[in-house]
Amino acid sequence: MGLLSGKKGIIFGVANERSIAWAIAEALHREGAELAFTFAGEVLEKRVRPLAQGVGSKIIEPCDVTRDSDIENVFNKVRETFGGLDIVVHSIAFANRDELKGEYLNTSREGFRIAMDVSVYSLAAIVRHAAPLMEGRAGSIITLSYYGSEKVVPNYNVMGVAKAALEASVRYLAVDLGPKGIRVNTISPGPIKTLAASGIGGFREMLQHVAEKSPLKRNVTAEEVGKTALYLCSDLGSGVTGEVIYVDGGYNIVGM
Ligand code: NAD
Ligand code: 0WE
Repeated sequence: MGLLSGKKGIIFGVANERSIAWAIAEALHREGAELAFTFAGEVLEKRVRPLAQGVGSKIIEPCDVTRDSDIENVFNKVRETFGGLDIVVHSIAFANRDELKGEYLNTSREGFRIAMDVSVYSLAAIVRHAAPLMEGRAGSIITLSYYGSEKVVPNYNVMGVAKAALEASVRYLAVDLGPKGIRVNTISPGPIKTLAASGIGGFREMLQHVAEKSPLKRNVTAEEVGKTALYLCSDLGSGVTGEVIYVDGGYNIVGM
């Protein structure tokens, strides 16, 4: 018997095999969860479909989270196929590339709107559709944040502001859904080389900096994030909600 036998989950945010969402999916699948997947656009469908099929997924649907109709369609599929839902993984962030360089001071109104819509509002929109399917099932919802929400990380800019809003959203959602027995948490990993990290100037130096300064003296892996997701999604995390759980080798606790 796996830790998640009989549980149904949906994973938002797999782009390829390096995605944090994929490492989480593998950890949840290994413990017996049945998973649905979404992909953002045709280009990514080619990558996501084979991965999802590899874990026997019956639901593989397009979902651009800026479109309410996409979100609605996905949850209709989940209702028809699963009948209910236990786990939601939200592993989505986006800002225009030119907002992730230079000064936060120069963030455009439209750049701000897009970052907040994709990276923050989408969590509430997804949770609003998921909650009725999770009723009476001790559901668990997780999202992904980053340390740039609380301390200034050069160039993270509007994404840092978005992650601060995401973490606050987690607390409000935890209070909204706590009475229904649904938990909402966020995992805050250290830097990991994924598609979202590729092409970010100085990312290698950031990995090196964390490996030098963190208590564990190394970087973390997506698999380690997967293991923490498993704890939060299983009965092992039954008393935990509204939290930011760091998987960063302890980097965030160090002052100097
Ligand atoms: P990734 O590129 O594999 O995942 C990001 C996902 O966001 C992609 O699957 C992409 O399709 C999706 N996405 C973007 N816009 C979307 C939209 N409009 N609709 C639906 N999906 C959309 O990269 P990742 O590093 O695995 O990122 C996953 C999460 O982890 C993000 O929230 C990111 O902020 C967070 N995170 C990443 C790191 C890191 O260093 N890689 C560290 C801490 C937190
Ligand atoms: O959350 C993230 C990255 C999110 C992200 C990445 C991209 C790259 C491609 C959001 N939008 C885009 N838009 C694109 O066009 N991380 C935690 C990884 C990350 O990104 C950084 C970091 C770290 C760490 C950007 C600047 C500084 C540090």
